[in-house]
Formats: sequence, C-alpha cells, structure tokens
Amino acid sequence: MNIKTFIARNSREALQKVKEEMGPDAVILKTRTIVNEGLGHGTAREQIEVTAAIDYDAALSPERIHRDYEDKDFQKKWEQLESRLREITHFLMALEATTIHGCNLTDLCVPRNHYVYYRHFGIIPENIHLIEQHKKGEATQHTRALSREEMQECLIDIVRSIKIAKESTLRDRQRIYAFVGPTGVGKTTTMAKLAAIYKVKKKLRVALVTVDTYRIGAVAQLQTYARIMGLPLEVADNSAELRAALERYRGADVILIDTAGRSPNNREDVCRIGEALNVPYPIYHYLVLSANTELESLLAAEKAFRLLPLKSYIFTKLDEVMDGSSMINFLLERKRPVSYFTTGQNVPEDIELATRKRLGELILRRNRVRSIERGGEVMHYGPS
Ligand SMILES: Nc1nc2c(ncn2[C@@H]2O[C@H](COP(=O)(O)OP(=O)(O)OP(=O)(O)O)[C@@H](O)[C@H]2O)c(=O)[nH]1
Ligand SMILES: [Mg+2]
Repeated sequence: MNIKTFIARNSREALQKVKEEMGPDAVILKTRTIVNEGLGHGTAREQIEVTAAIDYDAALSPERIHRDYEDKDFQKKWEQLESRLREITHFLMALEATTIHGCNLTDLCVPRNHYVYYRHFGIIPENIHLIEQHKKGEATQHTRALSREEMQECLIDIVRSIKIAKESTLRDRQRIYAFVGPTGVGKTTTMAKLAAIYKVKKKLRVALVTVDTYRIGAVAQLQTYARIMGLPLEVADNSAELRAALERYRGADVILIDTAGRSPNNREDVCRIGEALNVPYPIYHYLVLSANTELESLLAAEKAFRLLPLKSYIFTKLDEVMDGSSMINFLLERKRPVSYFTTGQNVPEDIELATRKRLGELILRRNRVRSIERGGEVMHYGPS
C-alpha cells in the first residue's frame, strides 16, 4: 500500500492531483481543510488536504489486467509492442549471425550480412525472403561484412522486387480512371493534378465525374478545380447516373472519376463504392494510399478495397514521411504495381511517375544510412 498526501486550493484540484499521480484506482482515505498562513498581513487562506492510497497489488490484479485486455486501445498497443519485440529479436539475431563463420539464415535462405542490410534499409523480416526469391539462386554465402558495392546491390535488389506500373500510352482509346481509397488520403487532389497534366501537358480532352455525393463540400471542392482548369464536371449519385455521364463524355480522351473516402473497416461502404462504379465501361481503378500510414493500416486498407478490381496503387504524401518504409514493405508484399507518387499539396506540380530511383532515394533517407552519404560515398541505387 502506498499512501500520499496532496494539498490543493479546492477539492476538485486535489482529486485531479491524486488521479494524475496515483491513477484511477487510488482511494481517498481522509480529506480536511487546513489554513495556510501565507506571509501574514491577512494573506492566510483555506486549502484542502487529501490523503490517498493505492494498492499496487490490486492495480495489477488479474481482474484489472483482464479488463484492460478487453480494451481495444490496449490490445492494439500490446500487439504493437509484441511486433516491435519480434523485430528487435530478429535484428539482434542477424547482427549476432554476422560474426558466426559459415552460417546462413536457413529459414529465410538469406546470407546473414545481406539480412542485416535489408533490416537497415527498413525491410521487415517477413519480406526479406521475397527479395531474395527474386534473385533466383544468385545468393552467395558471404560471412564477411558487405562492401559498399554489395550494399548497393542489396538496395537494388529491394527496389527491383517492387513492380512499377507502365504509363499508358494508348492514344486511340478512351481511358477511364477511378480513384478509390480511405478518407483524406488525397484522392481528389491527386485526380486534379492528373487532370491538369492530361489537359495542359498532354493536350488531351479531359472530363471529370464525381460519385462522392456523401461528404459535404466534396462536389464544391471538385467544382473549384474543374472551373479553374476549364474542365467539364458531372455529379453522379449512382451507377445509372454514372453510365449516363460516361455516355455524354463519349468524345473525351480521358475521364477521371472521384469517389468518396471510405473507412477500410466498413465493408458495406466499400461495397457501395463498387456499386456506384458498376457500369459497362472498362474502368482502371487506382487505390490511393497515403505513405504516412503504418504498414498494418495499409495492408488492411488494401484488403478492404480489394473488393474492387484494383489495377495499381498511387502513394500520396511522400513529403510527410521520413523514409517511406511502411510503403516500401507494403509494395514488396502486395503484387500490384505502383503508378504515381505525390509529394505535396500543390496542384499540379506535386506529382511524379513512380520510379525505382525514387524508391531507392526514400530508402536512403533513413537515418541509418545518412553517414554513408555524408562520408562522400553517395550510393547509386541502380537502374529503374
Ligand atoms: N502533404 C501533402 N498533402 C497532400 C498531398 N495530397 C493531398 N494532400 C492534402 O491532403 C488533404 C486531403 O486531400 P483530399 O484530396 O481532399 O483527400 P481525399 O482523399 O479526396 O479526401 P476524402 O474525399 O474526404 O476522402 C488536403 O489537405 C490535401 O491538400 C500530398 O501529396 N502531400
Ligand atoms: Mg475527395
């Protein structure tokens, strides 16, 4: 039992202090009013003294632990802790392995020193074998430390294992693109960037449609872009209206369709997007994801939106991440290619075609390899 006394101006403040310092399980043993004499000359004032106690055994009781474990936030934190611990264990294992002559990570079929560098580059253990599989038996049994060239090779092997979408060069056929994904990832902004590029740089006839009649202000947001760029915009509430809009846009080279952001945890909402896009036209579905999202959430989003015929990914907000390792691990694990990266809020400037060179730069942005760059040994991460 731990007992403590708190003095405050009133009982509310005293209870707050008890809660902050001893937690919600503290019990109040005694409360009394005391007089603080101050500096004399009539400055005396009344204060509250509270004596509280906490039984640490009770705070750690099986009932309490069980109650906490039922809590979703607690479970999430627990899982994160477990996964971090697994990661640290793997990493230590590999570090240790570099000192053992002739050993190989047999379960992963990866030379141990390669393994260490992959980990340095932010690749999660589960994805390392995917990279090595790609090399189809090229793996060697190095046990000495890797040279700079070999380290560059590891980097090249990582980016080579990621699929990059080819930009469509079809000019004779109308192209229809839909932008789907979780809320606030930048679907509308990305669509506006591409619309401007198609119109201004590629001189194509571009038309816009939105099926996002769900969020207040969504139509107005796109109307503003359409007005600035001088592009036609249709609002469709359902698949029949979308079909009619597409028919009206027969003469357009490119049609871009914006959709409402949906939580990946709500399957029904994702299905509704699918229903709205269910028209007898070939629609190329981009799954738009934000690079500043943790790996688990990216995988969960992909799993939910896989209900739709996804073709490739667009990753937004690369300007907001330190190293993009969750995106890189996602792309290693998921087999669809990546089409574009967006790097800021400016329309249309902040968008680029996805390249392996850019992925390599992102991997190098990790703190751990900065010293190599600083030492004048700037890495070349190979062909894109
Ligand atoms: N930093 C940064 N911000 C971006 C990028 N792309 C979009 N944003 C910002 O992200 C916010 C949301 O963008 P929207 O395009 O409205 O996102 P959305 O996916 O259409 O959102 P919902 O339709 O509500 O689901 C805006 O403030 C954009 O300016 C990017 O590449 N980098
Ligand atoms: Mg939007």
